[in-house]
Amino acid sequence: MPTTRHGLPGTTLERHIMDRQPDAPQATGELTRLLQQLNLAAKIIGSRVSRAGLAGMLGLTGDVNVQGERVQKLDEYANQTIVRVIEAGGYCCVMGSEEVAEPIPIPDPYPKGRYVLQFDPLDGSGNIDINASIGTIFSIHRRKSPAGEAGVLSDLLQPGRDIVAAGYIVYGSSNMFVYSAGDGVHGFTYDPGVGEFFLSHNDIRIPERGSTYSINEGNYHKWTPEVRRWVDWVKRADEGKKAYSLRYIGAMVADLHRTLLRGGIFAYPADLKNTHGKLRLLYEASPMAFVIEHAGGAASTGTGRVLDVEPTALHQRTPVFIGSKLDVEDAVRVMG
Ligand code: P6P
Repeated sequence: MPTTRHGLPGTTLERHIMDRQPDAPQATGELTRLLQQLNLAAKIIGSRVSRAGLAGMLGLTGDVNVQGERVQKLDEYANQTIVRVIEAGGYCCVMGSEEVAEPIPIPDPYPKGRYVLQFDPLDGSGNIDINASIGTIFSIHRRKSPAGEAGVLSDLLQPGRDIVAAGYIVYGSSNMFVYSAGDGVHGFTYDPGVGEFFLSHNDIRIPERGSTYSINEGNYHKWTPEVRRWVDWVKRADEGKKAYSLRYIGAMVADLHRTLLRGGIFAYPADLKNTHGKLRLLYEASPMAFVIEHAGGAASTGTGRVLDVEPTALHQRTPVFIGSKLDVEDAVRVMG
């Protein structure tokens, strides 16, 4: 039976969100309700992901998204699910999605709320057809533009250090919803028999050091000499350091979920093809960095803190080195 943060059986995600310490005395409960809507969206997407093969949702739509990537049917379904659930709630003034080139407005007659949501609806979608883990990533900021009006691009272009809440859903051997609203990182496992996420990992802390590194070694020939120096170092045993093992699923959410629970480091550096890195800042790197930092880990671009990058474009990319504090520090030091 799932336990609760107070040891009582069965804290649901819904209950946990409502029990959160209000972010401020004047808290309106809007963030709580926005998180509850993400809970609903996660259940809907999870249900379809688990039946993708049966529900005719595998394969491609033939379309290409703003990233120039072929769009998988489940990507589109996940994107539409989040947009439809959130826009009607009235807690957001604008949204940003990996699947949509421009900011997504909240249509009339829906009210324009005080928050901004950005998301990768289905990260790692290349894994869909082979039944490997995939995930959804979300990031919530407060709006900066005047209340009540339609949100604008500048509401989306905010640094990760100003994130109010962020998290991910990993669709794997079980589905988990992991989030932080600044008061620890908490994980919930979905019980399909009940139709709820139950608290299973209360106050997750990432180990200070791990024993795995997670990177696409197939890019070795495209990396800078500095990145190669670190990868060559991390896999060697010397100076009293153990040799690290390589673990790579090819979906950031899955690779970072393992890293969060077991420790280690995940990296997607810049290379000759992806000169600014492959992963997107606003709805992949920043929210995952927020979660990892709130669990006691670190997240670097290689030259600075991911959460301090000042965004200039909705789909901009960044190199990432994210994971256990000491492993990230080692990577930055060895790369020099
Ligand atoms: P590569 C998935 O397509 C993704 O955006 C991330 O989830 C993942 O970490 C990365 O790309 C994998 O990229 O080049 O190793 O296939």
